[in-house]
Amino acid sequence: MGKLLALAVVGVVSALIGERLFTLRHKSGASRELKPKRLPNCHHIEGLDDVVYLFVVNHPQFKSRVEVFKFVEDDKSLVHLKTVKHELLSSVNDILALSPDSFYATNDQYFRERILVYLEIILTLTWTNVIYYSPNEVKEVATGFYGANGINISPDGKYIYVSDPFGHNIHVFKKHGNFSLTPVKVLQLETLVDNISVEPSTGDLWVGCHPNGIKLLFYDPDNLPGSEVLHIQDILSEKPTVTQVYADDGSVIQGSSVAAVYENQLLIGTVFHRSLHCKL
Ligand SMILES: [Ca+2]
Repeated sequence: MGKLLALAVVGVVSALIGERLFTLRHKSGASRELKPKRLPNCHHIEGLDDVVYLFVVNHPQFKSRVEVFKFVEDDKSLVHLKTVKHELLSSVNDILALSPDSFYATNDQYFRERILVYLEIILTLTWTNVIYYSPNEVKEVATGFYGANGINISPDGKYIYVSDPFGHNIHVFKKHGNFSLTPVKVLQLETLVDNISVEPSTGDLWVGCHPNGIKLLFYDPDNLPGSEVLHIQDILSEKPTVTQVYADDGSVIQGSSVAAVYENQLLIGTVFHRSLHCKL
């Protein structure tokens, strides 16, 4: 009887894991093949810096820290101002600076221990969050993401955008005077959305995406992770316009995580590969 019960338990657990792996395979875009969509004027670039304050996510010994620098125009140098750490800043992926002292941060994992992180991914838990940090107050302002990732703000400062790669979506929140957030809508997409850039003059979103998450997580030089850039217009309207501006199977650029536009120029950055500069 005991063995029968054990067998039944093993059967149920196996079925559950099998179902979760099937779900994970779908969420990570494992079976998606990407048709290249190249732009005629692209070349690789080295890097950029043109900011007054620079907020950097740092992961020393797998912990999360936010390093704040000041850019000194005269000698083009960065002066380190401070290191911010807090127990709620547990697995920081992206930051949205609100002032030199305060910011929103996304946590992309709930657990810190590697084995539990694997479990979190396999079980597709939605326990990650967005944190508001200031010297006087630190609080969770949004949760319910598979892995909260990119974060940005509308030009008028009223709305916050948060990407969730495994959810294949971008969450829109209304920002309030006390920095709390309330959900407005979720824009569903068909790709793993990473960092979000907002075009200041139009409010359009430019998003670096991963067409196939499995190819990114389990890197194989014979089966490269591709790149995808989406341009999203009128995200607050009932029918936002989503345009695939760039797509590549990895032969030109791998693992696109961010895209930004200045005038008619597009910059694409990646998780570990090179950058690409395109004229639109
Ligand atoms: Ca990111």
